[in-house]
Amino acid sequence: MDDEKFRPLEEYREYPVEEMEARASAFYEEMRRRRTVRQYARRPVPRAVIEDCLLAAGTAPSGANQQPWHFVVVEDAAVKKRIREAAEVEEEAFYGERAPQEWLDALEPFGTNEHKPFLEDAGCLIAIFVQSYAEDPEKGRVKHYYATESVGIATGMLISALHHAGLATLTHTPSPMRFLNEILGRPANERPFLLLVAGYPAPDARVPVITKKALEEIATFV
Ligand code: IYR
Repeated sequence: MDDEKFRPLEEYREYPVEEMEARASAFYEEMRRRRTVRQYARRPVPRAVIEDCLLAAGTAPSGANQQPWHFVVVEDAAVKKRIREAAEVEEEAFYGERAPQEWLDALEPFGTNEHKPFLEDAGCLIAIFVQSYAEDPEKGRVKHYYATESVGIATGMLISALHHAGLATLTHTPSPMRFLNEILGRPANERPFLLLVAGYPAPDARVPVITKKALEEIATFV
C-alpha cells in the first residue's frame, strides 16, 4: 500500500559544503536587497512573471497539504480604484481615531498615513485569502489545519519570488479588510490575509533608513 503513496525523493540535491556556503551567502545577498516600497510607477507588470511567482508560492508547505490559499491578482484600474477607496475609508478611521498613540508612534519613522496612492499606481495588487475551511460538495465543511501559518509561509515565498524576479512589493493590511471579499467576489470561507502590492518602484521612490537585527539578536544556537 505504502508503495502507491510514496515514491523516492528524486528532486533533492546535496551540494558540497563550499557550494552550499556560496549558495546560502548569495541568497542572503539577494534577499537583503529587498525593500518594502511605497511609491510605484504606473506601469503594468508582466503577467507571466506574476504567474510563475504565484506557482512558486503555491509550492509552500501547508497543513495536511491542504493549500488553503487563494490569490486574486488585480490589474484592472477600476477595481484597483475601488480597493483604494475602501482601504482609505478604513485607514482614515485607523489614523484618525482607532489607532492608539503607541501604534502611531511606532509607525512615525515610516511616514505612513491614510493616503494610499500605491493601491492605484502599482502594476498589480495581489489579494491573498486564507481558506479557513473548504466547502466540499459531498462532505460539506472540511476543516483546514494551520491555515494561517500556511498562508503566511506562502506569502513569504511569494514576496521572495517577486523580489527575485525584479519587482518591488508592499505588504498592506488595511484593517478590517472584509471589503476585499465583496469587491473581489470571494466566498465566506475565505478571509483576507493581506493585500500585496507589486510593481516597479517609482523612479523617485524613497525608502526609510532602517537596519535589520544582527544574527546574535535573532538566533540562538544551543
Ligand atoms: N495599515 C496601516 C497601518 C500600518 C501598520 C503597520 I504595523 C505598518 O508596518 C504599516 C502601516 C497602513 O497601511 O498605513
